[in-house]
Amino acid sequence: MSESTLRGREPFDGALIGCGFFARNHLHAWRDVSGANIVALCDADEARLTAAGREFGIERLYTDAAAMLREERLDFVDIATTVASHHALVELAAASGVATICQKPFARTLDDAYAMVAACGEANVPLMVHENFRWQSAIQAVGAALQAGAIGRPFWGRVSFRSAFDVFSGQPYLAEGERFIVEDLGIHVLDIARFLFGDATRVTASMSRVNPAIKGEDVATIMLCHESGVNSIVDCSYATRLPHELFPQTLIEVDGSAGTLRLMADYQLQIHTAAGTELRDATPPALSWSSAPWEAIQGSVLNIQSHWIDCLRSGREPATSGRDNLRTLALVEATYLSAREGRGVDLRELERASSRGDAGFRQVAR
Ligand code: NAD
Ligand code: 89V
Repeated sequence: MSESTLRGREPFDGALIGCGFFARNHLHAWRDVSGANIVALCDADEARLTAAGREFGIERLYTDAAAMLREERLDFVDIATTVASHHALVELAAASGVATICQKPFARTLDDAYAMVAACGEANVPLMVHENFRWQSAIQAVGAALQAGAIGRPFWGRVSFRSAFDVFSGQPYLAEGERFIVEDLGIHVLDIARFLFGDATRVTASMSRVNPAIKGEDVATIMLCHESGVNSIVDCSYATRLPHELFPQTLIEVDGSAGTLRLMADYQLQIHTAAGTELRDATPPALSWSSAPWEAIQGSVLNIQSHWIDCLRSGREPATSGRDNLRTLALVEATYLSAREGRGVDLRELERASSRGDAGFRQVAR
């Protein structure tokens, strides 16, 4: 349904596709978002589908997304499947004229992502990527402090995620892909760097695999030059054993012309200027359905889904729209290219390499 047709239809009827590991967080959060009503579920795996239907009291269940989109009158669809199915499902939703949310990673390739953004654009349906880390309350607090000029003009930053948490027990597919930490987790950390410092023009990266039991890389160090003049380091590791395991915390350091900001362990936000040092507590608010250690992520799921309903209500483009996410995906691609070829990558190089060409990229992304 197009943006203008959606306005005034509240509560918005939605359906969720993919009832796996992470979808439970979406479903819990939808219960807490006023203005949203999940009326149907879909999963190709019947056992998962019926278990989710039973747990969340949803009776209209489908094993085929096309059948669901044909039979239900939906305002939006929330796609929480893994990346391999995203392209086909987003295009199916666009062809059905249904506003679409798609989990990260949005697409396997930039070309797929352009096609998905273009399909929703041509169908005039809103599209948001569930790129939720930037929506964590502590990350939002950092963004708000920088916006308010708390440390003057930022000139350097570090966004860091280091852990040895066993993600593979909940998400076994993460051990099997050629790509791991940058595609799965680094994508959030790169998106946070964009959120805080703006778009980047150049990427230099290196990566390695420490854990011999997985296929892809589990350590990456990335340097970004941002259009704003900020230089930032994005680093992530699933091979870092710390005395105090911090999963899923992202630590942030920013140096500015008038002071420094540090998002430290356990969500302690320190702002230091000539006027003194202030410590703010940015712990995520407790939710009735939170489960340790996922509280910050679960809070961000609620925040991004509330944002989606605000956007449907007002006709605004989501902050993490499909178009916006093209820039985050370009950073992921640039990171792999830089690490593979041992050189810095100018983001314009990727735009030119797209089969849509430079002009095609700009048309879709801007
Ligand atoms: P999962 O494998 O546990 O669940 C995916 C489900 O989708 C499965 O039940 C599968 O049967 C179903 N499915 C796949 N293709 C389908 C199709 N075409 N039609 C209907 N059903 C289909 O995966 P998961 O761990 O829940 O991850 C799902 C997505 O969520 C991934 O993209 C992952 O990266 C993302 N994720 C995000 C976060 C976060 O914090 N943002 C955390 C975990 C996972
Ligand atoms: O965001 C994700 O997709 C997750 C996790 C936060 C565990 O890395 O895989």
